[in-house]
Amino acid sequence: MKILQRVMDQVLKRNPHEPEFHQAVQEVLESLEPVAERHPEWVKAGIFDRIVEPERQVIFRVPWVDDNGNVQVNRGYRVQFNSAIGPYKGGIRFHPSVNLSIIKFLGFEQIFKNSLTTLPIGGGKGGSDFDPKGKSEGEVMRFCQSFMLELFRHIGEDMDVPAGDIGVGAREIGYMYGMYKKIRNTFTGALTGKGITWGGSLVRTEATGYGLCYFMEEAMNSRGKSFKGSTVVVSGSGNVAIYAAEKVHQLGGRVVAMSDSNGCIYDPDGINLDTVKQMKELERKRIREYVNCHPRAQYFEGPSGIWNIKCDIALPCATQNELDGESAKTLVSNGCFAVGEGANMPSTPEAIEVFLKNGVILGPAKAANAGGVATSALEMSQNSMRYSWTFEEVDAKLKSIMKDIYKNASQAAKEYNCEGNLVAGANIAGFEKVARAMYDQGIV
Ligand code: NDP
Ligand code: 2IT
Repeated sequence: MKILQRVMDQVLKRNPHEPEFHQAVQEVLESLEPVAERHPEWVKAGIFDRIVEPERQVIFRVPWVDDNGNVQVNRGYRVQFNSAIGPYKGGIRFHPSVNLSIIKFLGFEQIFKNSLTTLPIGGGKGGSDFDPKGKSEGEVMRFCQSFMLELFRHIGEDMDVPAGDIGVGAREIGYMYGMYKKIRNTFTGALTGKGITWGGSLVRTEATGYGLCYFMEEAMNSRGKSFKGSTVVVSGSGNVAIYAAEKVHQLGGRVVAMSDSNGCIYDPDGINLDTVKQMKELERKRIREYVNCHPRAQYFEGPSGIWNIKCDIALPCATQNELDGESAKTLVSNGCFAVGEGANMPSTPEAIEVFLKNGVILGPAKAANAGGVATSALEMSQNSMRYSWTFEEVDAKLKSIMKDIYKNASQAAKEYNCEGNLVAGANIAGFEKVARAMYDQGIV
């Protein structure tokens, strides 16, 4: 990097001890170097310096009382990264590993992802180091209510619209929305991922996983491949993983392995998704219990073992940096020809290098998992209209958005002489729209 190294150096200096944030920024700035060369006016207007600095970051105390009457204190975050093209938009993550670095990397990525959807949404992210695992219903509800008792000041349907992410699904959105509505005394679409009977959109539950498959099908078709007849591994067994696996099956592929943070299951007959949904969505069980219902399946301790299972296509759908350089080499030597990132930043920089060098079709997270937030934006549209579309209508819009994202990312890669590199293409295409908006709006 020649022009943008200065920006990277400033990021490192100003944000010490934030490795995930550094990683996300480094990848984007590397892709944008040729854009900076072509657009000196954007360099002069400080677009690159401004885009790496969040517009606003809120950190707050979240006190609550557990079932034993003890006071617990967690930390809450909302990073409002960029509002050049629309209200801040992005999920909320509840996981014990959450810290400012993780929320900032997610918020930064969200700017470009949201731009790629072609819909008018800015970038933001939030969360807490609260761990929902092992908590009672009452504890989860009281935590969500306390979290919203502070967050409500910073969000609104035209200001910032949070949604789910790791550890935040329909249940948590329900408790947060209930408290938001009570405090504001208004019924507005200030959160997405709402229940269908109270302003939610059909397909939002399935959207990230389905969208990932629509994107990958498009990318693979352009190289004469498809899901049909292929063997697939999907890491994770949460919202994104389950609906990615469901769409793989609908498209004629066979998912043979899934995982959680403890380990992975291999089922040579193809993973039975009714079992996984029952275990994960309703009973909140560990994935190892799958083998109790399916005796031909095997369980392996440790989540990274999933990358040793022979497959044609890998869909990492769990968490950041879950797939490293060594795992990438194993996948390639086992004949894996496509990787679609359902999770945010699941591949380490070393893994990305291995995939690109070996001609693996790599669908980068910003593009490939944008179907979730795109459908959130469709939920916002429906809320504004006080109207709702059918499942088929939303699904058709999702499919066409994912096709357009592929087209725009691959076109941008071609324009910048890196044809086939969707990592660079997605970064460039996502950035250009935001950069134009920031340029037009002056130094703010
Ligand atoms: P869920 O909470 O529904 O599921 C997360 C899954 O990932 C679980 O199986 C979980 O296992 C596993 N996991 C979490 N942390 C780790 C870890 N450190 N190591 C191994 N496995 C882990 O979350 P989602 O499915 O919603 O999110 C998954 C990924 O997709 C995240 O990267 C998220 O940012 C991204 N994403 C989500 C979108 C959405 O709409 N929900 C949209 C776009 C991207 P366990 O139960 O053991 O913790
Ligand atoms: O990472 C993501 O894009 C999400 N967690 C979904 C965000 C949203 O606002 O729907």
